[in-house]
Amino acid sequence: MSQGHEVFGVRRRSSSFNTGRIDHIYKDSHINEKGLRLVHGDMSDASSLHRVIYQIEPDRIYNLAAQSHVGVSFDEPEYTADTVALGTLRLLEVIRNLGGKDAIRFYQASTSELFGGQAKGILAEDSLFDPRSPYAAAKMYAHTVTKNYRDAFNIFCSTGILFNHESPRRGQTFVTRKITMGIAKILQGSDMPIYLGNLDAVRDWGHAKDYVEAMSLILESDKPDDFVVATGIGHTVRDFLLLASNIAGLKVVSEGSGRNEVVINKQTNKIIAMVDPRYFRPLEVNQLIGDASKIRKTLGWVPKISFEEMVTEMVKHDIELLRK
Ligand code: F7E
Repeated sequence: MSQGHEVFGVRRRSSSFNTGRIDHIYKDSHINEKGLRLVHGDMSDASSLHRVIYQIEPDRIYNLAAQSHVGVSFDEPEYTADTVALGTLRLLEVIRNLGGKDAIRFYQASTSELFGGQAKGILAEDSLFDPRSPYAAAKMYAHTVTKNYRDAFNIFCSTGILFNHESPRRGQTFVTRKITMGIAKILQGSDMPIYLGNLDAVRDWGHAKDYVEAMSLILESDKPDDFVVATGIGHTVRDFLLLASNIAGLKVVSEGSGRNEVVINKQTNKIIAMVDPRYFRPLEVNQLIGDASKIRKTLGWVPKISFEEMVTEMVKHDIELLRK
């Protein structure tokens, strides 16, 4: 919207309001102002996608829709496959049937989870894919079929293989926001520790604002292509937890190891975080760190917000949110 585009979001039906994270940019359709407009549709309902695209006639489609929680995809594999894999195919089919070739540019949100288990060292566009969850397997289909439609039907479809990207708007079931909200609750007097899974997992966490800029560059590029978007720096879940605690002013130490590891607040001698095996995944991806050389060289993208700045923003936001 800041670039002057008219933006429509597709919302799926829910009996309770769930637009809290976008209410500040959302404009009611009765108000004749520029802003985000929402229309009803669902990735599992081809007819709704067809109608939305025919009515709006978009120039750009960003497919960010998904059941995007890796852990939950083991519990809801079929729904994940339907929305992530077939949902992408449904969108591509509408574009193909429109026959307009360059008329609509399509961005597919691919993911570092594609690299999965074989992931060694720093990962680039040509690194081996080895998806390790129903989510990653569904994203693998979506990634592949997007490239198929580019090659077969000459549609402008690009993919961004994005590594983890975070901000205060992150959902609270993802580990970064779970930690920053947990710390904010402890500062408000909660005795409840933050229960976490694998503290040794290494992720390449960047700021969502930087990554949205990358997505836009990818779609405005001269030709469709695939790009890794990452910072190139990995941190463990433990690193994130300790840094976020420090930023919040807690003096913490980690004690014990494996399932018995706990993080203790030295000021109160209380446990602020501990391991709960319920959050272990049936298959874990131990390390994902990306090499964004291609997008840096071809499109000039570099991340501007550091890991420390991002964690600080998230911690401060959640402390302020609970204070209100
Ligand atoms: O987990 C570990 C967990 O759920 C990160 C999605 O946006 O990024 C995201 O997927 C790591 C994993 O994100 C807990 O096992 C430890 O190793 O925050 P997450 P994710 O699975 O990396 C990729 C790029 C996407 O495409 C996805 O859509 O943290 N971990 N303890 C935990 N994770 C969670 N959620 N909760 C814990 O208690």
